[in-house]
Amino acid sequence: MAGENVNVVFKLYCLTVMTLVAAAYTVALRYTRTISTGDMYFSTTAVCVTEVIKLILSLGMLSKETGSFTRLKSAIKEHIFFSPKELLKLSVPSVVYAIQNNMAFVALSNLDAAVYQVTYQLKIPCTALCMVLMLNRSLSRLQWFSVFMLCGGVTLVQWKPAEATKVQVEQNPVQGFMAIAIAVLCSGFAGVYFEKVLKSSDTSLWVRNIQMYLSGIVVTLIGVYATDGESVLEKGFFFGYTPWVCFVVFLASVGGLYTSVVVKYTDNIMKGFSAAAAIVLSTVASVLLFGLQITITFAGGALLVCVSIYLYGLPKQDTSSVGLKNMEKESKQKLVTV
Ligand code: NCC
Repeated sequence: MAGENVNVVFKLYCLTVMTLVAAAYTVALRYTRTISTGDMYFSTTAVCVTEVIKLILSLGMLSKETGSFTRLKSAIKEHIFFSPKELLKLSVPSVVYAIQNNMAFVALSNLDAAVYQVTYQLKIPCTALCMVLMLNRSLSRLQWFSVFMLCGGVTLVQWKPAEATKVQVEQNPVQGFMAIAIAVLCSGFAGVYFEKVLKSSDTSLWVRNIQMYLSGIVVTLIGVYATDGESVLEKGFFFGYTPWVCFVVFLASVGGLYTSVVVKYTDNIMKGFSAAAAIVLSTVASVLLFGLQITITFAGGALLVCVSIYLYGLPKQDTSSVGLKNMEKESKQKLVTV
């Protein structure tokens, strides 16, 4: 019982950190791409460095999990050097995440952070669709309704007037929205694919992460070469890296690892619901602690988020046409037996 409680607290902690980091990441990334002065860094290198840091941190976590250097060595041998098939399997989400992570930079170079956050919420129904198609999960009509209600609720909760600060670079909103559309599809697919691989065996989360980040490094390096190859050779890999850029890379690394832990202990749809709840709760906490003023859109959005969470959690009643046909069949069979 005590263990279960610790688990719930731990899950809540991971969800809250993940959500807060994601919010800080979006704002900091936008700042480094549009407002911060100085030489512009190569976003492709930032995505690549993030994969390297996540790999190092996951190796650290695996060594903690295995408990001794000898066991760590044999785990690496078994799961990395002698498992080319598994590495190949994990290279699928790593390619898709590499595209998604690069798209975040394109989108936030061209769109206001609030507009980005709001539009990005389309990932919630997209993820639900991927879970139905790829994991054979079924959602009742009410649950689908609550998924869209959540999407609307988070949109309202995060609704803010466009930023007043003058940006220093030219922006192309069409390009920004296209980047978000690609990121939404990638987020849904890669998240569910990773969850499927993770939960279909007993292999440790940290092993799965290491397998994914290894190919992630290769893929993102190809991205650096293909997009900024010549300029990187001329100016250097870390050209334009300021403390702010390092902060963005740090947040991306920590956020990625927390995301993986959240997916392990819950699932991708729960991740969406809980992240929404964390946004609402952290704003309410800011109201209580710092006297932040709540807007009408926030209040409406928060209400939608709460109702959608309640509706999603209601016991499933199969009202789909398949369900009704099954019920009809069952009652006919009963009649025949009688
Ligand atoms: O879009 P989202 O996540 O699903 O993206 C998942 C991010 O986590 C990394 N990841 C995933 C699985 C895994 N085993 N290891 C990982 O490192 C992926 O590389 C990808 O970056 C969300 O649900 O809204 C969330 O959003 C991101 C981020 O805000 C958006 O992608 C916008 O760019 C958050 N990432 C960060 O804050 C850094 C994530 O925590 C939550």
